[in-house]
Amino acid sequence: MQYARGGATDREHLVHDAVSASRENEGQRLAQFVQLSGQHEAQALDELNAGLMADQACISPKYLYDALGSKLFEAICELPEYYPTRTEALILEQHASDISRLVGTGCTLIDLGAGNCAKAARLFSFLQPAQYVPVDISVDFLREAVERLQHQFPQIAMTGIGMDFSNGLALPPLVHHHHRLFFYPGSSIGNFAPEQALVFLQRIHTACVQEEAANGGILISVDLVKDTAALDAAYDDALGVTASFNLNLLQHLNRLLAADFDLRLWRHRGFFNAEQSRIEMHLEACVSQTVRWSGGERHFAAGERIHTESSYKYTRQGFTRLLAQAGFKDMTVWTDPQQWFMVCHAHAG
Ligand code: AVJ
Repeated sequence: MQYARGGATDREHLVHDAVSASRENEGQRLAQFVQLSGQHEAQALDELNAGLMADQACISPKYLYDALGSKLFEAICELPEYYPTRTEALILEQHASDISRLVGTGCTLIDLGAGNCAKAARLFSFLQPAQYVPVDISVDFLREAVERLQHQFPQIAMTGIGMDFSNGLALPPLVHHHHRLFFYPGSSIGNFAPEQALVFLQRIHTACVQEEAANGGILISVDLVKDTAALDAAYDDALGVTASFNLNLLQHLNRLLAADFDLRLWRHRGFFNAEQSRIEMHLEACVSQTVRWSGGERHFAAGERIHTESSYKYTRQGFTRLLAQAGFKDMTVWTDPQQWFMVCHAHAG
C-alpha cells in the first residue's frame, strides 16, 4: 500500500498536509488518511529543550507514544493492576444499548486518541456510525489500525487523522458536521489539569455545534478517586511494564533530540498525589550524571526527577460539573459496582 506522506510544514495553524487512500483492492471501500501538522518541528524541539532545562524538568506525556510506546501502552491495558481498561470495557458493554438509544444511529463518530481503535469498534454494531474518524498522534500505529478496520467494516466511511489535538481541535473539512459524537475514552482527559480540561471540553462543545449542526454530543470516560494502594499499583505494576513505558520516553528523546540518555541510569516512579488528586509519573536519576543533546546539556543529581505525566482523578460530581461548565447538558453517568471508573454521555445542544 502506498501513501502520500505529509511532513511538518511551517504554516501557522493545523495544515491539511496529505490525504491519501489505499489503492489495493479496487472496488472495496478505501480508508482515507489525513496527516495534520499542528506544530512547527522546531517549536516542538524548543518545547522539549525548555522542559529539560526547567528547574523541575518535565516532558509532555504525548512523547510516551512513539510506535513502541503505543505497543507498551497496549500491554499496560492487559495488566491485572491496570483496572481502567477492563472496567471501562465492562461499562461500555453493559450499557451499549442505553448509549445507542441516547446517541441514535448514523452519527459522525470522532474517536480522540483512538490508538488501536478497539474501543470504538466494539460500539459500531450499536451506533452504526455514518463516518468513523479516529484521531491519534501516533500516526503509523493509527494508519495500520484504520486499514484493518476498514476491511472489517466496509459499510462505514473511515477517515483517519494523524494529529496532536492537545493544543487545538481544528478538524479538516472531510469530517462531517452532522450529528457528531466525540468519543474520548480511557480517561485520557486526566492528562489535562482541570483548568485545561475545561478548555478542551469547551473546544469539543464548539466542534459539536459548528455549522449549526444538530445532535452533537460527547461520550467520555473518567477515572475516579479511589484508595491510594489501588492507584499506586495501577501505575507501578509488578511486571514493570509501566516502568518500561515511562523509560521508553528517554529512548524517544534520544531519537528526537540526538540525546544520550542512558536508560539504565534512570528509574520509574509512579504514585498518587492525593493533594492534587493526580497520579504522577517521573523518571528519576539513579546516579549523578550529565545528559547531552543537540542544543543543550544538563547535570542531574542522583534522585533528581523528570516529570513525564499527570493523570488526574475526579469525583463523579466534580467531573459532571466540569462538563456542565463546558456547555454540555443532559448528563448520563454509568459506573462499575466499585465506582472506580465512570463513562458519561452528554448532549451539546
Ligand atoms: C492514556 C492517559 C489514560 O493516565 O491511565 C497508563 C496513561 N500512564 N499508565 C492513564 C498511562 C501510565 C493513561 N491514559
